[in-house]
Parts: sequence; C-alpha cells; structure tokens
Amino acid sequence: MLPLMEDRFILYGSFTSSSTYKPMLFLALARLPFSFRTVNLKTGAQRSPDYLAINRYGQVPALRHRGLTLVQSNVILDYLARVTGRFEPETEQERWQAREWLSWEADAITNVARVRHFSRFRAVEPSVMAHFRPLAEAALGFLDRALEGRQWIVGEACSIADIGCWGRMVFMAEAGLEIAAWPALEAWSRRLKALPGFALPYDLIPKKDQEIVPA
Ligand SMILES: N[C@@H](CCC(=O)N[C@@H](CS)C(=O)NCC(=O)O)C(=O)O
Repeated sequence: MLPLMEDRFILYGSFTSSSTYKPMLFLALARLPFSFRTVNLKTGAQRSPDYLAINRYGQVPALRHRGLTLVQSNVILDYLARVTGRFEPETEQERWQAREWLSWEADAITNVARVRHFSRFRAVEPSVMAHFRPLAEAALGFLDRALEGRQWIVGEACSIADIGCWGRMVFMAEAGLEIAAWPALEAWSRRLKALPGFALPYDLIPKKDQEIVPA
C-alpha cells in the first residue's frame, strides 16, 4: 500500500548529478516509493526563486518529507537512514563512523566529481586539472586501501557510507579514472551492483518528473 501523500518522499534532482544519485540509490535499494521532481541544471532552474526557496545553495538534491526540507546529499542520506532504519550500521560506533566517512567523502571524493565536471561540462586550464586529478586519485587510493580485506566500508553490510562514497564517484569513468586501477574498489563496486534494486545513474534518474513505485 502507498503511504499517505504527506508521508511520501519528494526528491528534487537532475539525471547528470552524482549528488542526486546518492539519495536516489538509497531509495532504490530500500525499495521505497517517492516523487521525483527534475531541476534542469542546463537552463539554470536551480537558481530560480522557487527552487532557491527550497535549496538556498542553488544545487540539487533536495528532499521534502513530513513537512521538512533537507538539502546536502549527505544530510539527506543521514535523514533517510534515521527515518527508515535502512542502511544504518549496527552499532552506535559504526553509525558515527558511517557519518565520518560521509564527511570525508565530501572533502575527498568530491575531487573525483570535480575532475568529471571539468572533463564533461566545463573545460579548465590544464594546470587546474593537474591540481585536482591527483587529489581525486588520492581519494580513490585511500578508499581502495580501506576496503582491502573488507566487504563494506563500515560494519558487515552496505550502509550509507557505501552509498555516499560510491554515489559521488559513480561517474569516474567520465573523468578518465578507470576503476580497474583500484582492485578493492572494483570488487566493492561489484558487490554494490549485485544488490537488489541497484542501478546506475543514467538508468535510475528520470529526465522528467515522475512518481516512482518500486515493483
Ligand atoms: N555538497 C552538495 C553538492 C551538490 C552539488 O554540487 N550539486 C550540483 C550537481 S552534482 C549542482 O546542483 N550544480 C548546479 C550548480 O551549482 O549550479 C551535496 O552534496 O548535495
């Protein structure tokens, strides 16, 4: 049965956005229904007064639920884990660790998203790329080492730490960063891809407003 309308998650996002993919992947893996509202980044819809009233930073994603508005993809993942109980690690220490990884990824894996942005959407001086590419590679190397001998980043199951880190790096091939260079990362990505409900961004995020009802 569908939840009451006010209980339904409303996610604002764009199909080219790794930040949108993160909460979207959570909802897909958790098999939760939600309403998707597209924000066209190409036409600058993220800077329209209506959207700025939802997200002051003029960025996607944003989530509305039960009268609340949440922005910043990692805050949204934190919220989704809290209200649904899904993808929350088991112990309190691990739950804090998952949030620690989310904070880290916003500092470090963001460089992967930057290099992809410069490769795909906005050409920059070679010196800018030369600055950010090693930072992206260092972030991927750090996570690769952390995953050696482990199935998941925190605890024994997939958590918001995995969804957040994977989600931000998902377009890495568009930045010329081949995951095969980091064997533990590649093995972990295969485990993620095997989870029921998993999909890659271009298969998952609609280009138009849509009501999503998992099968
Ligand atoms: N720290 C933010 C980053 C969000 C972000 O960078 N969103 C991009 C798309 S991935 C965006 O909306 N860009 C449009 C713009 O900045 O004009 C988060 O994690 O939610």
